[in-house]
Amino acid sequence: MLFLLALLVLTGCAASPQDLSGKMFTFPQETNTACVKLNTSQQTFSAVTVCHRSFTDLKRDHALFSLATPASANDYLIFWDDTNKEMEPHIKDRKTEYGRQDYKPNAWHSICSTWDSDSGLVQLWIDGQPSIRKFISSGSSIRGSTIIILGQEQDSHGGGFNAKQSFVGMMSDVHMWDYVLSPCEIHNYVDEQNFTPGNVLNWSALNFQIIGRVLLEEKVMTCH
Ligand SMILES: *[C@@H]1O[C@H](CO)[C@@H](O)[C@H](O)[C@H]1NC(C)=O
Ligand SMILES: *[C@@H]1O[C@H](CO)[C@@H](O)[C@H](O)[C@H]1NC(C)=O
Ligand SMILES: [Ca+2]
Repeated sequence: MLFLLALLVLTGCAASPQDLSGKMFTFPQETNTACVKLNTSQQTFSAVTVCHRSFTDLKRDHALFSLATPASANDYLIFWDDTNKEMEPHIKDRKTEYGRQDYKPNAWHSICSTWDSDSGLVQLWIDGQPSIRKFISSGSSIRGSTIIILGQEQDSHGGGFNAKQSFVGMMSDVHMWDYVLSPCEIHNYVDEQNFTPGNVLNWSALNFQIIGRVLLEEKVMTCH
């Protein structure tokens, strides 16, 4: 009986993951505070795939996914540079740019990126279209206490936000894997077919914390 009580207290304290299937986060205003913090216990990544879907009408720079460790604020960052119209993956504080991307406003886009520390190559997939594979950083893993933020861009570990780099719009289906997905698996994700959910971040079992004005809403709002 005592054991059962202790167990209840313990599980009551830990944030329980939620199934966010069919849902989205709405970031309704420009701030330097509102964000969603995603929790993972994993601290070492020798390879990464991150996928999400987002919708915005922003005509300025904005962060789509910001992972920081104490060693580097841009350990894994996906950033839209509106001046140059380039999608920028930053990995271990190094940056590469992908121009000529079909990143139209006011539409949902599926954005995936992959990187592995053996080859050091990064690749971007926008709506299933692969970019060229570019060298960015090889030889060492992303390592350390991981803070993952949606809606803001970290200039320090868990902070240093700038409203002019915040995300305003909707975001859904965020997954992260600690390996490189095959092109087929990426297409399955893009086409919303059966795919293996992220083993680091799983939208169907997401550990998250909303800070400020971010809403969790149904993704499809239809009239009947
Ligand atoms: C983060 O997740 C780990 C395990 O995945 C869990 O032990 C810990 O309690 C979580 N922390 C928060 C703040 O939810
Ligand atoms: C993702 O979450 C779903 C729902 O809890 C679970 O069935 C599935 O096994 C999880 N997948 C991974 C890879 O963790
Ligand atoms: Ca910044």
